[in-house]
Amino acid sequence: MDERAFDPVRKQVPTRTTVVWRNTGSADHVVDSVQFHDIADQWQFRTQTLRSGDSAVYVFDQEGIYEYYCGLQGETMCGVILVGDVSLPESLPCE
Ligand SMILES: [Cu+2]
Repeated sequence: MDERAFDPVRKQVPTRTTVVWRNTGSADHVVDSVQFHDIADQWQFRTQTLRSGDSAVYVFDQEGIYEYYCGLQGETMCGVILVGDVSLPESLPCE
């Protein structure tokens, strides 16, 4: 996370990957699970407020499409973790 975006917005990883979100900006952020598209997974995840230098982790055990956004900035700050052999042709609201 930088000032106003997740970087990268899209990240493809193998199953059983631990993803770390690190706030390298100065603004506060939150990572909130969301489902922008029907083909994406429904999942439940919400971090506490991540201040500058803070980080949060999640272990992705199952193949799938995991969309998320920042609950503070809204859908203009979003991302997706693509776990395994999946793809998401559709654009995210922040793309
Ligand atoms: Cu944010």
